[in-house]
Amino acid sequence: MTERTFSIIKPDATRRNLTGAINAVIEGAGLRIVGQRRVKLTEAQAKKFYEVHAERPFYGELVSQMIAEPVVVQVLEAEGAVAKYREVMGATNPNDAAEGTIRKLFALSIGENSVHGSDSLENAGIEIAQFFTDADIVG
Ligand code: IDP
Repeated sequence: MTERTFSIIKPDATRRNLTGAINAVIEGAGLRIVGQRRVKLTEAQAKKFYEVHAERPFYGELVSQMIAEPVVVQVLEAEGAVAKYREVMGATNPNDAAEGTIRKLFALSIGENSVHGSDSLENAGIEIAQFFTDADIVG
């Protein structure tokens, strides 16, 4: 089934000018970038986006990292896009990420791990709606 998932190219990657390199991996894996926008997240946006982690010890650090530099928010489309992008991203901790994945190639640490990708189709819909209107997504 053709699906859409939500992606963020995080500040550690935009800071190092890696947007194009990451997009090349995304497109090389057969995911189509059907929506894309560069944005500086506000603290309120970052807190809301990661509110499921609010009780975790790294929450404060995660929020400050997410607002430190601009991010690139994206909508990616493919057959099984949610699972496919999780595979392309690699494990949360780059030390555990498979060869060729975005996090293995580019991540600096478990926190500064270059990309976000939705973990379910339901969350993909919720996250896409936080940043895109239907008119901003062109398949
Ligand atoms: P995911 O991004 O692979 O889905 P999650 O467990 O949902 O991983 O965590 C969200 C984000 O929180 C991670 O991508 C990473 O930036 C950060 N994070 C997760 N675990 C840690 C940690 O132990 N220390 C610091 N940051 C973490």
